[in-house]
Amino acid sequence: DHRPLSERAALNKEALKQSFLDNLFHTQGKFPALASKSDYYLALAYAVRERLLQRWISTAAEYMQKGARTVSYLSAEFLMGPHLGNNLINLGIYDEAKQAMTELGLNFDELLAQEEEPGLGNGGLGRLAACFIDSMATLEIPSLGYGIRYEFGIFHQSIVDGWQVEKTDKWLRYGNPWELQRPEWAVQVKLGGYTEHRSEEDGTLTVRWIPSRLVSGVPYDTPILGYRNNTANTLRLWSAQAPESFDFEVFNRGDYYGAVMQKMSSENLSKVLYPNDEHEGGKELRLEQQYFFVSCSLQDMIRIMQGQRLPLEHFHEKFAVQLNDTHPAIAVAELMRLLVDEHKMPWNRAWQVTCKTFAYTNHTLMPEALERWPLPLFKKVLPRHLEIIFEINARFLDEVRRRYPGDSARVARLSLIDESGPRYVRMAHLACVGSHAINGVAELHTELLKSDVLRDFYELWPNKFSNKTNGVTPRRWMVLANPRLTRLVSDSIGEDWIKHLDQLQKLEPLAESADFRSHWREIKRANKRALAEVIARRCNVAVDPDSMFDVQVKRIHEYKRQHLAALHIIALYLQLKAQPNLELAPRTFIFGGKAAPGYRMAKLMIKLITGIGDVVNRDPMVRDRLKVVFLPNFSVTNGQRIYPAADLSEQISTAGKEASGTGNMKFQMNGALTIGTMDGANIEIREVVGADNFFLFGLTTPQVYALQAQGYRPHDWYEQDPQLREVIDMIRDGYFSRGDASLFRPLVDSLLWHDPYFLFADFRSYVECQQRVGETWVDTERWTRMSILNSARSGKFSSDRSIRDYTKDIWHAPSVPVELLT
Ligand code: 26Q
Repeated sequence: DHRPLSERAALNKEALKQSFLDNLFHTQGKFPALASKSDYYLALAYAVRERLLQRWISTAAEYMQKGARTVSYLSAEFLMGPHLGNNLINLGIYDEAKQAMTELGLNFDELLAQEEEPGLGNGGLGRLAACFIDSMATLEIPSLGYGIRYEFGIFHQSIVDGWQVEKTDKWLRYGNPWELQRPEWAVQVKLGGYTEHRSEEDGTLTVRWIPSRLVSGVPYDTPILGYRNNTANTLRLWSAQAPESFDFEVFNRGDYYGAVMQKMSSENLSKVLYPNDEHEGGKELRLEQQYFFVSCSLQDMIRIMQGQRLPLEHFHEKFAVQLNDTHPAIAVAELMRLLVDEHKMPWNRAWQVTCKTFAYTNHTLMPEALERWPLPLFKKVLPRHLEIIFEINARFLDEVRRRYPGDSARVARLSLIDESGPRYVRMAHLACVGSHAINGVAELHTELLKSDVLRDFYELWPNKFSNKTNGVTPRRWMVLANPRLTRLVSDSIGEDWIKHLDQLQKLEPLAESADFRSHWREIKRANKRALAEVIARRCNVAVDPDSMFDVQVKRIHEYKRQHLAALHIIALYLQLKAQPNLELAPRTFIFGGKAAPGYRMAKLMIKLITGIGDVVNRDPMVRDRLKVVFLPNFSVTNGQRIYPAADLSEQISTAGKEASGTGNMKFQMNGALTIGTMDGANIEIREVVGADNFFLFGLTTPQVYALQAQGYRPHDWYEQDPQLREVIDMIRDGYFSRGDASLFRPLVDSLLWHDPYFLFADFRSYVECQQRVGETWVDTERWTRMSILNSARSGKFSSDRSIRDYTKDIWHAPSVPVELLT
């Protein structure tokens, strides 16, 4: 094809049609009579890809020529969601593409639905990484997302007999049109083995790491478009492959099968995402995964520097490397190893470079979720890194002893090695010591880090700490997910809000217009009808789009308290049973979320919710005033249908437990009101929308701590609240388990005797708050006003704002606008 780029990749409808048909024939090898929906999807995807390659190449050329400072975002997870719709939006050709497909007699929405979303993440942390690379591209910040190309992403969830059943996610089955393999940039990663220390003839000390295994890392690049600019940054995910060069025969003399098996096992490294959003100890493969992608990424950055003839002393000037939690924290030791062992940089120089390179984001306050690796396991996988960590620790603890003479308790608390029992490497400590910046993800979270989890580090280095409240991208979570609202908003205040979300403020006066409110309601109603159709298909339950859609979607966790919502539903149900003619505005409770496959209590929480649905949805006495559905397989794709259809957003975690939450922001943007605790970013949401426009309940963090300290006895709360007693007894006696009084025993007993997340202490407050929600809902005009104001005041929670905060305070990476090559 000898046409110039501008012609071949033209952004008009006719050119799109032409390249769609070309791709159907030349790429898919099909003609229309034989083509499947998936063929059509792929043909369109390739047509779009041709249109973003020009931007991708232009961006790479621009960055290379400018020698641009680059942000490397290291994350074990990128929960991207489907690319096609998003790329069409960012290219500004969504409507053209839709028109083109329609004119070819195809159903555009059905084509979009063919894409298997890359679910390479568990939840909030992985989705945050996806929103952040979107915002960096939109803000024209040179950036690379580095991660793992898992062959199996987060499992698919189905619900069978009310229980979660997991199916593997073979997302690459039909190929992935959005990635480009780059075998020429493959790198080698060592694992296992032992080290040798030698004094050379010239008097220097050298360390050799003799590994027991080698794995080759092959990068797969996906372009990440900015919104209607010329920037296409890169998401670079590493896939593990058996190396060609490693001489296995030396180790497996004559053992052909043994050698082949070893080759196969090295490819296991990037096989599957751990579906656990909490650290689980002792998983060797997980540590190997982390090291694998970190080593590949740092080697890649070094290659880039060498390509630009930059000396490694300037590493921290070329790259700002952000650690998304401690999962990539081994990078601190790995960069030291690369600089000192492989590039012969003196230790002190290398340490300065390292500390200026890294910054660390913490995402959890729960002590049991902090990553630590048993020392023997660590030594087995990464013998050289353990030595390096010991050396870092020795120097660090010397500094601590100088600062706090005689305070050996503090030294033990700060040490990179936990020696209180069996020894562990503390990854958060490694990240803190090796970074020049440490941040939490919401104001409360950062304050609690400083006063609690990382208190000793805060006392040592207060200036390293700052807050960076999370945000979400309005491109995916409004423009793509909620086209109806997008149209109304853009017709009212123009399109600037899409890049400058603060401008949604201009909607505030419109909250007083009856006409605007009525449009606003029509849109919500249309979104609810669409979701009701999905619910009918997936759950086989008819729900009324005129009922209040009360939604809780997020990973299933005891601290997120989906079971508190369940207790409230049972309380309402009992009320209806007691007063059959009670005036109760109809409500549809919608739940969604995955439970870690090994988390038994979380799976039981799902069973409880579905059990309640089975009883309530069928009870004629309820007369459709309550419906309870569990929408299976909550994902980015499903989220895009759910957030725009929600009236009420449930953000009910125990105060002090949810680092930030980001679903709360997606709901707010789309006009849902929040019922929530003083936890995570809820506090900041309430601050911007005003107390009158937020349904607050529950204990505050200091109150939770106080109750904990004075000795919390949930059974006393149970005895003192007749309604709570009735609710709990009903579960215990098998009312929601077909008479089986043993099924929910573990859940009920845990609540009665431990209740580590204070459900009973917050129950009364929650029920009363829900009562206020119900009273507000029936005043339709008031509710609509509040809904508009929630959306209008959501500007702070754009990930563009988060990224501006990171660049201003931590990365200092200037924008580099891209000129399109033709
Ligand atoms: C670690 C080690 C071994 C195996 C798995 C893991 C692992 C994987 C994923 C640990 C944690 C996660 C994910 C954590 C997460 O999603 N945290 C959420 O991050 C969001 C973005 O900052 C916050 O909004 C949420 O509050 C927080 O829970």
